[in-house]
Amino acid sequence: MNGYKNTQAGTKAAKSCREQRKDSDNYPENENSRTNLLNRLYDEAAGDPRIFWENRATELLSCSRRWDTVVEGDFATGGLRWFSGAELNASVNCLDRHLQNGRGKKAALIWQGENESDATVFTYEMLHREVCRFANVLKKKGVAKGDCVSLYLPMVPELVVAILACARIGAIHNVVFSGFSSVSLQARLHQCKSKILITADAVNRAGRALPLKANADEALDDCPDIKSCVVVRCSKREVQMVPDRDSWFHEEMASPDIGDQCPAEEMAADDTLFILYTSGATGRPKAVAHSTAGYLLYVMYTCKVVFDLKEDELFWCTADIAWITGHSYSVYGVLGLGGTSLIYEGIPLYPDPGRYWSIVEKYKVNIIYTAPTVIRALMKFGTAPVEKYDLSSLRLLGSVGEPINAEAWRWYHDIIGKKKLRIADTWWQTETGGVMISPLVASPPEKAGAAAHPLPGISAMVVDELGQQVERGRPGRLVITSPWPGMFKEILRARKKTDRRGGAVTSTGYDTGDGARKDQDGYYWITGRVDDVINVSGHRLGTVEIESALLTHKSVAEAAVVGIPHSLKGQAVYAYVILKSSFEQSGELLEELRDHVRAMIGPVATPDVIQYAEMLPKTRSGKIMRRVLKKIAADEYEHIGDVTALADPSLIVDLVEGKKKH
Ligand code: 6R9
Repeated sequence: MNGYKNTQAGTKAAKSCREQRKDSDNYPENENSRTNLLNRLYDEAAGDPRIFWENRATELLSCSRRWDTVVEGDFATGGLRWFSGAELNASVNCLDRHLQNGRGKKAALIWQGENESDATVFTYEMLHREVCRFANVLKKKGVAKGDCVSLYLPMVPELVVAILACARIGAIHNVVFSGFSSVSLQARLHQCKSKILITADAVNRAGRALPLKANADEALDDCPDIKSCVVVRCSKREVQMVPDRDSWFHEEMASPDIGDQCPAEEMAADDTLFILYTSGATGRPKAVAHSTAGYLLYVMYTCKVVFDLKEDELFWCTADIAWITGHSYSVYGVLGLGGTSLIYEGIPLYPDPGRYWSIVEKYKVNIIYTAPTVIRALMKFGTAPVEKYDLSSLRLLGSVGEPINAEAWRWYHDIIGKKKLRIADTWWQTETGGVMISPLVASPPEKAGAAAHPLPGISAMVVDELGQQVERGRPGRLVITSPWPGMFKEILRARKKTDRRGGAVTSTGYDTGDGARKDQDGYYWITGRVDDVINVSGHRLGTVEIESALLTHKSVAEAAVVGIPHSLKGQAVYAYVILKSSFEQSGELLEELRDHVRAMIGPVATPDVIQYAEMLPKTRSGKIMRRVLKKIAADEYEHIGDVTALADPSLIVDLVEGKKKH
């Protein structure tokens, strides 16, 4: 049992949470007042962007020293910097100021365990105390301002506590998804040079406790820099504790020398709040760093403008906190605004496909923010699991992570939203920090699946390979054309790197790597990645990352990975493999290769199909023609396109034959 699970049982937790919030069963969005507000914001943003963002920062941020400038630099010269001169602390913005504003007894965080009776409500006061205590534990372990702390944890409240504790002492947090393998964890630990890892004994998944500490131990075998490992108790699983390195979270927290108060470090606006690894077009996961003031302002602003989060509302972002969505909308955005955030430990299908809706009913969730892959997985079970529950508390439905197909949109809208609720299909990325493009008022149904319009303060453009704006209705790449406070720190500095990202000339701004089309009515439609990144169930995976994993297997001479359409996952991984001559093609070897990728990266990267090949289509300059491989994998033989650049066009026939065997 973890330290928090026993503090309140499920029903008691639900009841107390309702008592702490005003009952907000019916919170219809008032379209008129909302349209007025949005018009005002758009008008303001059309003026001087500095004044626009300065006004937002004045409204939303608490700084101990005010900024001297709103933004310095631009895309053309680089050197972008937001709110220079300001000093602030993100944990003070998310906690202390709410205590001063009389929200101390208000629910800040509600945790629902996978087990129905495991649940806890943290008021702002309680969360503040836990965060201060853990910040003191980190300090005792020698963590100082600017150090990186890695967190490899499931969806337990300790994760939120640890994140905010890092922010409090100015340590940079690096959350690694608990579904990643020990190899992936180790690679990230090496890159970020953490001296400390916070992990758990196990992850509770569908009634079983899957080992996590054991994975961490494997990773730590070759991480001499990690001097301490703090372990959260989540199950009854036996774990090995390494003397002088490992300790239990609950024991550290209960130590008599750990106090309830911890002064917050004053951070410069531009100091890094956290890093998060994500897949890019290259093989190595890339660390995306976010600043303190710009990021925090942007997630709070978007939480307000996209979701219109109100004082008494309960916001449930279903994403794992290890992804940017969880960072921005389970933690910083909602808590920054003094709202109530719900997090859930388990999966949507356990113990049955009604689980999400039972949680909505139990806690009277007002805003649910989930992913198309979840909706597609639940749709399969029909409406019965939904109809068992009262969903009348819901006011707004959010979607993120991948394009939402029309069928899923319709089901979300009709069955969950009872044809009444707005769907915020939010487009954004780890790099953008928060939502960039979203419908802000109810969209006409014929626009189901359009990400709609850039938010007030955001400017976008669809460009061709040369960076020229394309006509409405034509496809191109999505570029963000003016700086925004939530931008990741790399673009702040090095414009050249942004240029290299997609190879296109981007004198216009930040090239997102996504394809898009702006229709005749000015709605943006996102069509998916145009670079070597694929999106499996909303998880970003680099094709090169998976190829590199395959190449570490003794039998593999060459590998090429592409994404293929998949009805549930959006995209699935399809791999072509050329074996070394001393290895025989066999079904067992295919299984071994799948397991190998799973062990190297994690279950989400496991290829759905691996096809043996004798040769891969390459251009005369030796580049693998993924475009061709993608068409073959998707059975689109007629549309293979121009293969004249191929060194040996005849091998296409062999590949198609090979494909047909699958
Ligand atoms: C927030 C998040 C970013 C990539 C992004 C795009 C895809 C996200 C989307 C969407 C279409 C949406 N994506 N939201 N595509 N419509 N509403 O998911 O960040 O993990 O960095 O992924 O996800 O391809 O470039 P991240």
